[in-house]
Amino acid sequence: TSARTDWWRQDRFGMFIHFGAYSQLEGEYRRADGTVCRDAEWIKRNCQIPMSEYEDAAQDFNPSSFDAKAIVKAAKDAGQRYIVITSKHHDGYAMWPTEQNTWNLRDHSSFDQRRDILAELKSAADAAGIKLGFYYSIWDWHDPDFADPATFPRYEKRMYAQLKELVDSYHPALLWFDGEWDADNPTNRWSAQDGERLQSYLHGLDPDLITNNRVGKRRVVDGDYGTPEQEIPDAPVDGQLWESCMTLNGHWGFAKYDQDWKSPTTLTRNLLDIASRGGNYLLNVGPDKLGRVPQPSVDRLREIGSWLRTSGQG
Ligand code: FUL
Repeated sequence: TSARTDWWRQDRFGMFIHFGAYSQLEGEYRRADGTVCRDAEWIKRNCQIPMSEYEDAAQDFNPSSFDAKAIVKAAKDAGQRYIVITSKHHDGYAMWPTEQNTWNLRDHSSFDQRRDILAELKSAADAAGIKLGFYYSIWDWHDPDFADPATFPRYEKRMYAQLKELVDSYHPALLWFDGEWDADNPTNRWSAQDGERLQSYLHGLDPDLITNNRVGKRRVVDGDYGTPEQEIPDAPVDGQLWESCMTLNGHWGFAKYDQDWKSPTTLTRNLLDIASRGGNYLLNVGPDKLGRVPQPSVDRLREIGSWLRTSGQG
């Protein structure tokens, strides 16, 4: 542990946001034969949507109701002190105007081209004293150079360039990597060394940048902290920082059919349980296709916050 992670350890509770081109589908894909396949941020892959159809859906994506101030306020009211939003999930779609390709919210959507939701979130977070970080998937289903070992170096170069854009333009406090397991390739080309190399590159850009352990094969020596998912570990490894990330219902991305919300009691208990074991809690919201955080999520966040305040922990 180092001074770099001091704020993060003290902050304890953060908001995760899964928002991307998949949100446009609202969790449902109707096939030509009329059957419906359901999933959320994995819908492209798990429902085998042809790329051209997925691209067409993204063309209609218009999150005109995305309200960075309202999101930051919801986080703040819940007692959350940092936010981590998907800048690029496995589908490869960038939520900022990247210069590396046109598969992004400015160049491939119906959204107001003058807007930049990551910039909006950054300024709202700064104004509220909330730290902002970005989730970034190393795995990329869209970039044609990703899947072939011969062309992978070209992909990697663009990935480095995208990460530099993110760091230089938005000064994130942390980067939350994912998808390093590289399920497409049995030779498993993303190695722990690749993770170390990427991490030292990033620290060259910003020595204060925190990264999670998914930057390189989930070893905490590569990232600053461990990332148990949908679970609370009973015996965390001594001295290693960790953060449990969890959904509010059963999905990370917006899924209109999923109304299986965790109760405020469960959520508050999770927070206390995690904090008492020395971990952080990163609790997810999945905005809908217009960019609105679902009301049941907002309600639950508010309840956690009011519990924290009345019990003197907030
Ligand atoms: C997983 C991803 O595959 C999920 O879609 C989600 O982003 C979760 C936090 O991490 O590994």
